[in-house]
Amino acid sequence: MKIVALAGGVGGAKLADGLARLLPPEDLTIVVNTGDDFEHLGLIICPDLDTVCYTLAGQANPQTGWGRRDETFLALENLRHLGGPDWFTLGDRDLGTHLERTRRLKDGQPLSQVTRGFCQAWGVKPTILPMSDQPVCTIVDTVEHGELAFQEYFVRRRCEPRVRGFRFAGLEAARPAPGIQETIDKATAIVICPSNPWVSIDPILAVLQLRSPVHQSQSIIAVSPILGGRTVKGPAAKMYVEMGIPPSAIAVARHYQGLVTNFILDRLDIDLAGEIESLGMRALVTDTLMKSSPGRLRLAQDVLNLVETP
Ligand code: FO1
Repeated sequence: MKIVALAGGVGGAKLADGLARLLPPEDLTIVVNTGDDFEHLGLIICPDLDTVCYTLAGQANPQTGWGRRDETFLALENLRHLGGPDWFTLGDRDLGTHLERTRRLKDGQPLSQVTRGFCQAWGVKPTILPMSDQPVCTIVDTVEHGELAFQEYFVRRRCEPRVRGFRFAGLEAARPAPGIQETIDKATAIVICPSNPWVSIDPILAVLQLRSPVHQSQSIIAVSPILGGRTVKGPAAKMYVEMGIPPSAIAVARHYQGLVTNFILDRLDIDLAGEIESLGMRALVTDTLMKSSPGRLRLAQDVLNLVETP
């Protein structure tokens, strides 16, 4: 059973981790959003790639989900003292990742090759791929400030500006990273992890030009990041409200209508299952909260059971 998971930040990384614990490494490929990537302090930073890799390596900060565990912030403290920009929290160990990635990229290594090398060093066995080796930057169009680069919106302004739309700069020149197309074609199922549909999953779908299952028997399974009208973490529900759409698992199902064959929603939203099935996808109601490692395994097992008995 070959699985391709599409993942963004923390929520996506957790389900990817559950799948990685249940599947042989050669049966799992994780395609990660790079729309959040940006240059900061002269370093090229790839937050979602690092969140997925650190999570699968058991190195992710358990409180935040991003950055590393057992971190120190001495470099940032000194930078702050010097009056440098300290709005994006970078730990000392994490800085090593950004320094080495920037060095390799400037040396001409494609991002997919850098990621492969880092995964080997970190002992991450499944294949982790950036959605593209070409840069794609998610731009958030806001009411108050017009267009903002993603991290400017997400971290510096704490997702407070009201969104009006999104665009992915660089999309025209961006191709799926090497190996993705073949892996998608051979996949038994594609899993859309519970990441933000607007800014984590849409960039990946846009680069992959994934509009429908590649072949009849292929399942495309989405897990709703919205439970009871809210997200566990992040601005997806707020974005739906600002885009004029009531935030719910239905809104997410509609977001993926025509693409997904199965939709997994939380027990909180059991009364929405019928309406979701009327959108032309099979609904599975389960506990989608991944508060702990057993939670990740349980949801990942639900996904794989769905793949085995579509
Ligand atoms: N998210 C924050 O809310 N505040 C931060 O200071 C922050 C720093 C940071 C450093 C490295 C990294 O890999 C991720 C970091 N994130 C931070 C998360 C980042 O903004 C991601 O883009 C989000 O997780 C959305 O995917």
